[in-house]
Amino acid sequence: MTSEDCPWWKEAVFYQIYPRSFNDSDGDGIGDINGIVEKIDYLDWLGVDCVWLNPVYLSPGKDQGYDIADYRSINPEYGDMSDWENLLSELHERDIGLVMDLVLNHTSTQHEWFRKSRRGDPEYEDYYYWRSTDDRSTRPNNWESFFDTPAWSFDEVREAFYLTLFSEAQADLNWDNSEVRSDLFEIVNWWLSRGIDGFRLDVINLISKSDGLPDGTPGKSFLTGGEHFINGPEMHRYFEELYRETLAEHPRELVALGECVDIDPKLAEAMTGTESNLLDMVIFFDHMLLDRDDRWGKREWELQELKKVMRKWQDAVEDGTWVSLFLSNHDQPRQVSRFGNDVEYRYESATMLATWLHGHKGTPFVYQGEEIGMGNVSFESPDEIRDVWAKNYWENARSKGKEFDEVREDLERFSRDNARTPMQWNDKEFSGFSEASPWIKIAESYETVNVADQRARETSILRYYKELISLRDREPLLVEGDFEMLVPAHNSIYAFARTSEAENEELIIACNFTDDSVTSEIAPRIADSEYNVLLANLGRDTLSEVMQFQPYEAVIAKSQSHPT
Ligand code: ISL
Repeated sequence: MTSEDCPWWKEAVFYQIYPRSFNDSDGDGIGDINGIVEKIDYLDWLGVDCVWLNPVYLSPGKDQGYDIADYRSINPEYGDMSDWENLLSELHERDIGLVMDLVLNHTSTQHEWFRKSRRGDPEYEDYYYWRSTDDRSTRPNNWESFFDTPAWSFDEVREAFYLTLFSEAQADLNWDNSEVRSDLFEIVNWWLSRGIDGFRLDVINLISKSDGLPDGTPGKSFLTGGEHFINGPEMHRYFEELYRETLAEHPRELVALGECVDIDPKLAEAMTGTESNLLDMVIFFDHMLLDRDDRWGKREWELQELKKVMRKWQDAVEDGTWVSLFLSNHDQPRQVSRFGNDVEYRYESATMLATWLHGHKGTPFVYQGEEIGMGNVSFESPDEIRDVWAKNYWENARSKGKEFDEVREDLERFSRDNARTPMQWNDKEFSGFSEASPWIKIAESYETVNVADQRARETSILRYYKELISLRDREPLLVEGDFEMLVPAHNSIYAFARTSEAENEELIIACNFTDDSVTSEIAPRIADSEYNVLLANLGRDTLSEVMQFQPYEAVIAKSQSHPT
């Protein structure tokens, strides 16, 4: 389906698989690679073009695979290398790509490099950031980790602190050491030589730290010290080197997708070509912060703010960068619970959010379970928490004398575990995910929200996703059309056009983000033009100058003559 000038990954719809929770083929309650293979026909049926697979490498699992102990082997819980090779060839047989998730900022403290480094092996002693202080209660600086702890952990073997921007089981690699870089480049090339279609590069904009690791100014970044470890001084140089030593030489067209915390469009443009060539598209997070206050707190937000954020990023795409479009991933609460209404309007709001997302310019990502409208879960007790960050949050609260009930609401709203409950394949025991009790609780909704049920119906969230995904294949405006915001001041309706002056045509995408019936004039130009409805979640078949929207109604329509 690739047209001449458009790279495949711009036309594609990606599907993200969190292997631990997708499908368990061997009955141990943990998803695995053969489990994914069993579901490839499902992915094919759904029509997705490429899979982003969360880490499957050998790992002690302190951060569910983002703590890699050996980049070149597969976690035995998930299978082995021949299972992985089979997965790749089964995907490719159906013309579905595979993007591996690579964590180059840090390794597990179980990694051989760290084990040698902590013993002071001269070859490896500088592979990580080690610092000593006069006494172990004084940390080398005031940096904070992403998981609500100080960014330094003390190692008893080396009797020194090591930098750890995530959990203490994840040690930051010292990219200023050229040996570290060349070892990492070898790993990248090793995976490329196995025939994958690209990488999702985890927290790739953290790889360079300010010289001397100075104290941060509290409040300057969302984490103390962030100004010294996010978008650091040598970042572009390292990006460029990584690109030159790996992807640049590759004969096939691969994709490099960069997870970038705290970036703006200018930086994205720099990362995708004006300063360094490593990245093809960026994952930005501005829209994921609208409803959060200080990480775990709830913030009231308005549709205007979402419009502002998206307009900013759509402009950046017009200016030449490219973005991943997502509302869910393995780190985020479920979108239908967060931005929709999973009680009264699950179908309506899940399909509206999908329409909204896929309508923008960029590459849409579907996170497993999103396509059936899976929602957040409830946590009855601390024993149900699996995620290291959520555990830290609860432990910090407990050490201040709080009861679980006092933090339960925050956890239920924002915990990453919400995204990690098992895929709901059917209404049988363990939701068709496994024959055994799974490693994490199953969401209560599985009896009514599952793939088998929605596939059997004519109208369902799943059926709608399939339509939406196939529309992208037929409708080049979804890929290439310019973005234009409509009714910018409206507080309930988010509407926009995707236009092509050359072809004299446009799409209009209009979405009601609320539980209410709402009236809106979408655009005066509708009056003078013929629009065909291409997709609508609530059966609408025409557009009119003034439209009455039902709760969470969404529509995509196309005009044959581009209005002026
Ligand atoms: O989860 C987050 C916000 O909801 C982020 O702060 C997240 O920690 C950050 O985006 C980095 O995420 C990535 O790297 C982490 C890993 O835990 C995440 O799962 C991964 O997506 C460390 O490798």
